[in-house]
Parts: sequence; C-alpha cells; structure tokens
Amino acid sequence: MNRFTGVDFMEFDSLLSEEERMVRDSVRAFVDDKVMPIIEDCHREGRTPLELVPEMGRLNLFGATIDEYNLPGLNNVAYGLIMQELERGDSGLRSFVSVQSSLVMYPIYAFGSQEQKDRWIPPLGSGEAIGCFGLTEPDFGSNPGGMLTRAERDGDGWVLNGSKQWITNGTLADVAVVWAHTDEGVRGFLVEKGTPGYTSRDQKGKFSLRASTTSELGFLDCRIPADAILPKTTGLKNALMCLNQARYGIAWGGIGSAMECYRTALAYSKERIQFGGQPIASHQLVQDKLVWMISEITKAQFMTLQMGRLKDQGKLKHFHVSMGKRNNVWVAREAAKLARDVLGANGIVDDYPVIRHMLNIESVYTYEGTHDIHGLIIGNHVTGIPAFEPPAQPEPRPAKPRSAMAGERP
Ligand code: TGC
Ligand code: FAD
Repeated sequence: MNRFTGVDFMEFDSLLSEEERMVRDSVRAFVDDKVMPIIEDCHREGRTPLELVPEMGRLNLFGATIDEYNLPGLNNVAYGLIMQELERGDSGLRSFVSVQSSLVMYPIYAFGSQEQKDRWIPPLGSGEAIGCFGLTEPDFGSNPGGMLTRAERDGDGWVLNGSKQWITNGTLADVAVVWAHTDEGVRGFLVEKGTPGYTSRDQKGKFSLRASTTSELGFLDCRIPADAILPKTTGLKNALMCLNQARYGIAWGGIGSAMECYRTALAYSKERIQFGGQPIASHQLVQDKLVWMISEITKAQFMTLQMGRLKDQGKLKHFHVSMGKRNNVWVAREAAKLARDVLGANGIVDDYPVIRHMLNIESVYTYEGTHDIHGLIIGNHVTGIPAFEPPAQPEPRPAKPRSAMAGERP
C-alpha cells in the first residue's frame, strides 16, 4: 500500500497549526516505515512489538503533553493526532502508548510525590520502563467502584490483597498503578515488578488486540512501603480522571482505525473488476459504503478537534469525552465491517489490514468504558438521571377485593 497521505474531505488540515501537522506527519512516517512492515506478523504471533518502544521514546510519544523532564509539552490536539496515527497502524500500539502516557505517567505526574515523579517519569518517558494500570477486576468491569482489592495499613507500610484482570502490559510492566479500597476510600498505589506477593500472567486465546499484551495481576499479602501510595489520590474519582485522558486519546485513535479501513476499501474498490470490466467502485451500492465511511470520518474529525481545543482551554468535560469515545469507536467498528465487505473474500485475510482492525476494534468498543456505559454517562448528563443501576422495583399493589372486580356483582 502507498504511503498514507491522510483523509481530508473538508480542509480539516487548515485548522491545524504547523506544529500539530509536523508532529502528526512524523508519527505518520514512523507508522508507515516501522510499524506497517511488522504489524501483521506481530498480530499473527500474538506479540507486542517491543522493538518499537525505544524509537517511540526517542520520538517523545510517551507523556507527550508533559512539559517537564525533557518531555515536549505538546498541546492536546498534537497528542490526539499521535494517537490517530498510531491506531491507524494498530489499536494495540495505540493502547501501549495510551496506557503508558494516560494511565501511568498521568497519575504519577498528577497524584504522585516529587520522589515518585523523579523516579518514574524519566524512564517511562524514554520507554526504558513500562507501566500498567490495574482497575478492572474479574467481577468488576463497568462498575469499578465495587472492586474487592484492598490495601490495609500495616506498620510503616501497606498490605495489598486482591486481583486485577484484563490489564494491558501487565506482565511487561516494571510498575503497576493499582487501585484499591482502603479505610479512607479508593486510593492508587505504585507496585513494582518483583515485589513478593505480586504475580502476573498473560491472558491466552485472544482474537483481538493480538499485538498487545493483556494480563491478570494477583496480590497476595503483598507488602508495599508507605511511600507506594499516590499521595494525592482521594477516591475513585482519581482513577476516572485517568480514564478521561485515555478515552480522549481513543477518540482520536478511532478516527485513525477508520481512516485505514476507508483508504484500503477505496483503493481495492478501484482495482477490483467484476461484471462487464468495470471496477466495483463504479457500483452505487459500493459507493454508498465509501460515502458512509468518509462522511463519518469527517464528522468525527471536527468533533474531536473541538474536544482537543476545549481540553487545551481546560473546558473539556467527562461527558464530552464519552461522546467522542463512543461515537468514534462506533464509526471505526462500522467502517471496519463495511471495508471488510468491500474486500470480499480478501477481507478476511491479513494481506490487508482490515480484518485486524475489525478484530481489534471489538476490544476498543469494550475497554475504557463500553459503548453503552458511555451512552449512560451522556444520558445522565442530559437528563440528570443516573441509569447505571436497574430502577428499584415498585412495591406490589395490594390485590382488590374480588367483589369489586369488573363484571362481578357486589
Ligand atoms: P460515580 O458515583 O458516578 O462517580 C464517583 C465520583 O467520580 C466522579 N466522576 C468522574 N470524575 C472524573 N472523570 C469522570 N469520567 C468521572 N465520572 C464520574 C463523580 O462525579 C463522582 O465524584 P464525587 O466528587 O461526587 O465523588 O461513580 P460510579 O461508580 O457510579 O461510576 C459510574 C461510571 C459507570 C461512570 C464509572 O464507573 C465508569 O466510567 N465505568 C467504566 C469503567 C471503565 O471505563 N474502566 C476502564 C478500565 S481501564 C481500561 O480499560 C484500559 S484499556 C487500555 C487502553 O486504554 O488502551
Ligand atoms: P461488563 O461490565 O461485565 O459488561 C458486560 C456488558 O454489560 C457490556 O455490554 C456492558 O455495556 C453491559 N453493562 C454493564 N453494566 C451495564 C449497565 N449498568 N447498563 C447497561 N449495560 C450494562 N482494564 C484495566 O483496568 N486496565 C487495562 O489496562 C485494561 N486493558 C484492557 C485490554 C483489553 C484488550 C480489554 C478487552 C479490556 C481491558 N480492560 C482494562 C478492562 C476493560 O476496561 C473492561 O473490560 C471494561 O470496562 C468492561 O468491563 P467487563 O469486561 O467486565 O464488562
């Protein structure tokens, strides 16, 4: 496939600054030159492309919005464009950077002590250290507030017990950001690889996000020092604040995944000949699919850019982020299905990127808040009525005396 030149139906690029375009184009070139040649093999083999991590560090893709520790302090639009380009390559690669930046570096930077920041931000920024984020548990996914993991104060430290599931980069991580109930509410902790009582193992049998590592974490009487706690965490809200960062990046990532499916379907449809020597792109039904894709990509671009501008002004709310994540991942999911269809039988083999994107997007649709949970978050905002819990059952009405029933004489 040719080098990617973008999908820009309505002069979207004219709204970007020179720096934003430059950042995007450098990541675009990295994806074309370094990711595309290896990603199908990584997906087949079910392995994270760790060989790309040092270069991603050199390109300042980790913690790109932080402006200390020699990190570039990019604005949120540039950060979003990085996520778009990475996810055009593979959702698993974007996940790697999302987790490292938004779910590990962000909480350490926002809620950590000076010592924790000095210890972890530089190696995480360069990619010399890898982090993971443990919120989800086997029985608590959409409802993380119910988590069973607990940290008890013990002497001058803490003892952690519980388990986390579906944790991106779990077995690869040098440091895990772990959320646990304490007597003071939910707090975040940094747990280092090799701590006695801390174990991890990979989830097997994944058909989605195969170029990403997904793991279970176990904590059995795991003793961690007093300074393992992220001191500025005070409740579940802090974990949800991390999710806002990652969900914002995923909104951009969804556009990247949809762009790759669209451009593959467009190119294929112009070359594939059926019936009467004409390319399939000449059929109205095929054009309708392409038109759906480019229309939704274009709408998503403008909404997501506005999200980035609001974020830079400190005005982006969590329900805005929910709309972006929900809409753009849905667009990517539908675009992958349509592109798969346009490619016919070729759509099911990994000679083309479409089936990989189609499988990947199933994870993205579910993680960082499922599509429907984001619907409920937006619904809560517009109605003022939280609908997360099933409505309380009404009290049963007392039965009327038989004699009062219709058709019966008193
Ligand atoms: P609730 O009582 O509604 O809220 C507790 C407090 O938090 C506030 N809040 C938020 N604050 C910041 N950002 C948000 N997004 C917030 N959402 C809620 C809320 O105002 C309240 O504050 P306060 O001051 O009143 O105490 O809590 P709840 O337990 O009822 O939460 C409801 C719900 C459904 C919104 C929430 O739990 C949720 O978002 N569930 C989805 C779980 C999820 O997204 N998990 C993701 C795990 S990480 C992951 O998937 C990584 S994938 C890899 C990758 O990113 O690439
Ligand atoms: P459930 O919460 O059991 O939901 C199942 C279904 O029920 C969904 O359709 C959901 O929308 C629906 N549902 C649930 N509650 C309601 C409701 N109130 N109303 C209507 N419908 C409802 N977690 C981490 O902490 N860290 C990670 O790094 C991480 N990485 C991940 C990587 C991958 C590849 C995957 C697949 C998941 C990852 N997760 C991670 C976990 C992810 O965040 C959860 O899977 C997600 O939050 C959903 O939880 P669940 O899978 O338990 O689904």
